[in-house]
Amino acid sequence: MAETVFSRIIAREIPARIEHEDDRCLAFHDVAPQAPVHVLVIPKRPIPALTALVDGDEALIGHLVLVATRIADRLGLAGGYRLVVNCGRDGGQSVDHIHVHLLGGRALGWPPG
Ligand code: DGP
Repeated sequence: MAETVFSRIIAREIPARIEHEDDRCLAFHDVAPQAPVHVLVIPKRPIPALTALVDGDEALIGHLVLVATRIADRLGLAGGYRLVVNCGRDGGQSVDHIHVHLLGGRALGWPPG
């Protein structure tokens, strides 16, 4: 699989403002925030997209979501927030390494563009 900018962030070759790290995932602030809080939670394993998930990945995906909720609590998003996973070009995915966007800190519109 081609290396992405996120693999380079995991390897600390590119700096990022890190919120959380454990053996399975890394969470860091988005370089181009779309809301006052915009954090990306990524698996350390470089899965390119939702379409590449296989049986056995359930716990990993659940872990990413749980970590995102804990960061939301820590960052004070008591009024609510949104988790987004873009998939493929039509889904707005630009980095081919699965990531959960945590967006909050303002009222978010619906439907998304
Ligand atoms: P998506 O469009 O769903 O693939 O989101 C990719 C996000 O990654 C986008 O919101 C911008 C963010 N991003 C891209 N390059 C970097 C980087 O070098 N550092 C950080 N912190 N975020 C990045």
